[in-house]
Amino acid sequence: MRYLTAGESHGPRLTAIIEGVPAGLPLTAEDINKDLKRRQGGYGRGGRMKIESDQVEITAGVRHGKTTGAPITLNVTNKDHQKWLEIMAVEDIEDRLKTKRKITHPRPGHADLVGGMKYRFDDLRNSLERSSARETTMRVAVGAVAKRILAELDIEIANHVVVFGGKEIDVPDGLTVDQIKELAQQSEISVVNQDREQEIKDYIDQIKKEGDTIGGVVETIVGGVPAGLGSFVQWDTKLDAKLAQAVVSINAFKGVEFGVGFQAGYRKGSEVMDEILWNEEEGYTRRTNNLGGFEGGMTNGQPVVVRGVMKPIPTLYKPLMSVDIETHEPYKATVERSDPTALPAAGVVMESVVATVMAQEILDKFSSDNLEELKAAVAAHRDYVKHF
Ligand code: EPS
Repeated sequence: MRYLTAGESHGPRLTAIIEGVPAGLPLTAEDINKDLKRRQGGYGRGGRMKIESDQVEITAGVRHGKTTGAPITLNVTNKDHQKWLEIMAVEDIEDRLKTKRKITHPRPGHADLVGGMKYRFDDLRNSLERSSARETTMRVAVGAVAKRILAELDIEIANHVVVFGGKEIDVPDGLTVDQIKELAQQSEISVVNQDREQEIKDYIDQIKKEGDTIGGVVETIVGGVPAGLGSFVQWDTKLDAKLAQAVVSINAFKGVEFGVGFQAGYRKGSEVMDEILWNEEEGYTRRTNNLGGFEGGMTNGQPVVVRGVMKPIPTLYKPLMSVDIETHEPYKATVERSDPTALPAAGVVMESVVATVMAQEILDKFSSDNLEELKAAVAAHRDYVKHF
């Protein structure tokens, strides 16, 4: 399964084309819309989310409620585009109109400046428009399709925030993927510990007043994963490496870890490896899951536990110093509309890209022209590894 996204933040619409989805998968616009809505929510979202109510239009690859195996095209209209008709016009326009909302003061931490250097733009809006986190709308749409595939295979996925603007959330032990999903989805800030809710919301309010932004750490967990996805044979066949790329590719994400992650550098081997157990009902299990479900770049049948760190959004109401690219004089960076935090939304994006990579790997490994064929192949593999 492969996909591409296209679209600018204030252009007419965002688009994705996905190829390689098995035929026979039940798929409705509502399956996608509910995740698009989740991405737009969360405490700390800014003004743009009040304008948009993202809804997908499926224009190819689905007939009478089921996928056909043909490429699937997904479209989301940017309502805000109506106010940007000239600024974002595809056709050439009069020179005097071109300078409206022209950006020459790049924001530190955003793609504005380097994008301009690379593509030789005199208006940095050309960098801003495509590098905006608005693009993650389509990654969530694609992820929603991937999650439909995973759900058919009894693979569950959840995300929750574990550090919010430097504040660590203590997570109760022993929560199932389902429980994490339920608790996090009840919370406006995607935390499983409700005791912290108010304190963090107050902190977000304070940050907003200061014109500043905060990031944090999000954890995604995938349960019901068959052992043996990914491979140790080549650097680019390792599934944890593919997930790492997908997570760091999310706007503003700067790092990734699996299981105990960077803590492994502080522990002895006996405190890191997960001892192997076997029982008739489940087959192979582990005493712990410190390695986050991966050994040798392959899933080991334990839940996949991946964490990503998001830097604070670089678009600040309290702008930082920058340089005008026409005069090279010092200037305050351009103030564009922003969100004090988009961390709960970023968790939905992370869940979506993780689901997409997991589904891609499954479709690569098993015969998957049709959903029933895929289900039978996965069931046979699960049975085999259980009795290995
Ligand atoms: C976003 C859309 C953007 C911002 C935000 C997230 O819309 P606009 O630029 O029209 O306000 O709200 O993106 C950024 C702050 C950024 O730096 O990319 C979205 O759809 O998630």
